[in-house]
Amino acid sequence: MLKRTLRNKVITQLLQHFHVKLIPTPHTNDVHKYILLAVLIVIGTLGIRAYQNRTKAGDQKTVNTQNLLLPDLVILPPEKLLIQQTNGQKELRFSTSFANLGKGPLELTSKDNPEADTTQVLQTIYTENGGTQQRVVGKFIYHPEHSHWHLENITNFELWTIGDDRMPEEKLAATEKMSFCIQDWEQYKEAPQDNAASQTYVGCNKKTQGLSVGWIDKYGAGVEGQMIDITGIANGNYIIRSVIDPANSISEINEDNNAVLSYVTLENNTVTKIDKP
Ligand SMILES: [Ca+2]
Ligand SMILES: [Ca+2]
Ligand SMILES: [Zn+2]
Repeated sequence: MLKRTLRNKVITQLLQHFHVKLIPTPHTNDVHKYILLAVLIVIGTLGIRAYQNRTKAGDQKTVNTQNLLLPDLVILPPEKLLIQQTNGQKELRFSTSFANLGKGPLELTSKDNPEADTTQVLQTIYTENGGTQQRVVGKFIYHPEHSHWHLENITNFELWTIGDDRMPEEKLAATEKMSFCIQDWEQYKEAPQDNAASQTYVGCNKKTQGLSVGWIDKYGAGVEGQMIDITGIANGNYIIRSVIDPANSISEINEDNNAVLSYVTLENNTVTKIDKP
């Protein structure tokens, strides 16, 4: 009897919990009906929620896997190599070029904040059905030496010794994380012509920068910052390893083609490109 009273108490609380209106002094059979009803309501509600959640997850998956018109950045070997002595420092200077060989532009936008000298940058990715997605990729920094805005940490250059396998062995020197104003500087002649875009991104403001498909962005060897400090490095053969998007913050079709090796001979104040020795 005690057991039954306890059970009825639990049932009463259950029914109150699920907002089932309780009839005063219910008969045991009625209570069973209410329990059944409450259980069915709970099962039904949970089932519908589970189905709705599953549908949401399915939709999300569809969005993530739909055809994205991603860029593909590739860096070209450094050109215009020269050595320059500045205030006792020995600089290996070079020009930098990188191209977009992807299906869509590299488009970078930031939220305008006139007060700040850094601002968050979003990559806008176009989709085949005309939509867009945005991802945070880094910051625009105001670069006083160039008097314009740069995307931070977009290229990196390293000087390596050459190992027995002709591959980089020991890193001797490197640039700082290099920042860049990204724009359609010139058309990349070796790019496939069928998907080359017209010049779209011009200028170094912080609202929109970018690189269209089939276009190159370039900094000359004389531009401030375009150098590796090679002070104290002996004459000999070395590898320059150039990397685009070293932190892989930009989404691309191919993330595995972002480094290129160039072989050079350093001899006193001259630098010469050589074939892989
Ligand atoms: Ca790439
Ligand atoms: Ca990347
Ligand atoms: Zn610049």
